[in-house]
Amino acid sequence: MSMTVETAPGQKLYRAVVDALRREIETGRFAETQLLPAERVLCELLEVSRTTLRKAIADLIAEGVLFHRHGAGTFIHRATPRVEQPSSRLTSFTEDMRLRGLEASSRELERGVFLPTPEEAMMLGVRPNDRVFRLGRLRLADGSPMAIERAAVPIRFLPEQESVGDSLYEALSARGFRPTRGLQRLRATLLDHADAELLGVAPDSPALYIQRIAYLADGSCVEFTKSWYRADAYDFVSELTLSP
Ligand code: 16G
Repeated sequence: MSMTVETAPGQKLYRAVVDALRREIETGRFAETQLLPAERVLCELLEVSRTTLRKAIADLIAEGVLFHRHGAGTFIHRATPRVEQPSSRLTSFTEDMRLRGLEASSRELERGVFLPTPEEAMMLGVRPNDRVFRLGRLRLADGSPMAIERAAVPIRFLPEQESVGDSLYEALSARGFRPTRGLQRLRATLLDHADAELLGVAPDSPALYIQRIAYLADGSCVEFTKSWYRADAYDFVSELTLSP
């Protein structure tokens, strides 16, 4: 395992190291970790001295490609954490992130009460004139965009929508309507321009499109949500058992 450092005519060696490191970062060589390998390891891989490496790293920090965390090392500024998500547990985004020590936050894209679309009416089992509360959000983990979620909830479960704060499930639970069962469908998709921009990735980047229908213990349908999860930030993991 080595990395090639090619100096263009007249180019300083440390600038060639900058280019080599940037190339490796862009091609996802360090994709499994955000921490840059130790100086000693990089010097060996690149066959350069520590002084040259440090100059290159300083430039990449100045460019915002890397950042230094005191006492912890040098990190790649790939802000997005990669999250492994068991696909068999009915948890909320806020809970999922909290369990991982990440801070969940949201940017609201849409909030209001509307007549249901035919699809929402069918999925939620409401009549065409039963209104639904619609909440569209960009969901972030430690400030990094992770997913776009567009939820629809029959308003009888949330008559005071102003009370819905950061967590939809917490608002539902507070009213005694915590979903207890869900059905989820995952599909691969490509992000359109607008959604890619919201998620901070290139247009046509892959995403996991997820539809969730959640039910209360009495069987009534409380939520129909469409989500677009960044494919580079999420692994959905299922436990498989032999059926009896
Ligand atoms: C999860 C659910 C989403 C639900 C949200 C509530 C998936 C694919 N989706 O993100 O359907 O509305 O949690 O989160 O897991 P909140 O309570 O943090 O608002």
